[in-house]
Amino acid sequence: LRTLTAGESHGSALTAIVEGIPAGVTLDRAFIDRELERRQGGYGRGKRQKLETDRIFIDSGTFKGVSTGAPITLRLINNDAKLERLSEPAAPRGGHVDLAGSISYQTGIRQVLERASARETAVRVAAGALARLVLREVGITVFGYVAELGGIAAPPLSRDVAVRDASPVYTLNPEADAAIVAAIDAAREAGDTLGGVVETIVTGCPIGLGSHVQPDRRLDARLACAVMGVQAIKGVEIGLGFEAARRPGSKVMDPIRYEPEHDADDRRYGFRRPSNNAGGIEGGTSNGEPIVVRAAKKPISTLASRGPSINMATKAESPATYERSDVCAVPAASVIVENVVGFEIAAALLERFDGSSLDSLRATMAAVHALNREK
Ligand code: EPS
Repeated sequence: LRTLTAGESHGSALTAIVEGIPAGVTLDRAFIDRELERRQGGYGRGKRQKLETDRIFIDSGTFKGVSTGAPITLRLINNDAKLERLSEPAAPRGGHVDLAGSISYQTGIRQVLERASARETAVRVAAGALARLVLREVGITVFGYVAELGGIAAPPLSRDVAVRDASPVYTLNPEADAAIVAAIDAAREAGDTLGGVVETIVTGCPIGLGSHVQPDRRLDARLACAVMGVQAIKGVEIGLGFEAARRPGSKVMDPIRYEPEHDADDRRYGFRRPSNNAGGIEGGTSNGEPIVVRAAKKPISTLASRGPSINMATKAESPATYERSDVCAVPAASVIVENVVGFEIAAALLERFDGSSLDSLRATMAAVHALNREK
């Protein structure tokens, strides 16, 4: 499974070509559109989201609403397409690629920021949601939420999708929401922005996604690469993450138990881990426990209060150029990371098992499952 995206923030459209989706998957556009809608939401977003209503167009790889195995083209139209009318920013914004990118590519800042913009994540969410249609068919679920925002912790009080979807900031902790919303309001007032921590949990993964045999096949390495590839993500943790470095081994290693009474169809074959500090991955290989990925998103670098910079023409000190921006896109980041993780899990699944068709995927999963049960 692979994908490439194309498109500028204010260009005519964003496109992704996704190759490797098995034949026979019902292309549930409503599921993809729902993820796009969630990505556009969350308290703290700016005016642009009111202009855009992201709806997916599927231009190839489908016949009567079902995937054919051919590359699938996903397209999102930008309602705010105005690229040719936009001017060159006078002063680059610190924290963005404005300065380094325009030097590196020997272009203006505009050309660089248009592609670097997190608007691109819209079509990446669509590609991830498409890949999750495959996961859904084989009982793997991916769930993302906001764990912390602006330094305010929101430890989950449940794992209830309805609780997250009722939260203005996509947390699982209604008690924390009011303080978070107030912090976003205060940041807006001050011309500032806020970051946060998002978590994604994958359940139902079979044992054996990824591998210990090469560094680039390790599932944790792949997930970290995919998540770090999301705009403004500055850190990725699997399971305990950095906390593991502070504990003795006895407080990190997850015990192994065998509980034969467990259902023979269980994807863990009766092997049980009473804790999940490893976050579902040991030695780069999924171990059947929930996969837990956390990501730190920095605050948006575009500040209404305009940070210190220089005028590129005169080199004189000048506040950074400000156009409109979001105060906080952490809820959106929870949706983006959720779908990027979903894409990578689907990729690992389709490498482990034959994914030419959905039937073939199911059959090879069942065959390996039968072998594993002999263990
Ligand atoms: C973004 C800046 C804002 C955001 C945009 C990402 O866009 P604009 O400069 O047009 O107001 O709204 O995000 C989206 C459009 C989106 O769909 O997420 C940036 O600089 O990254």
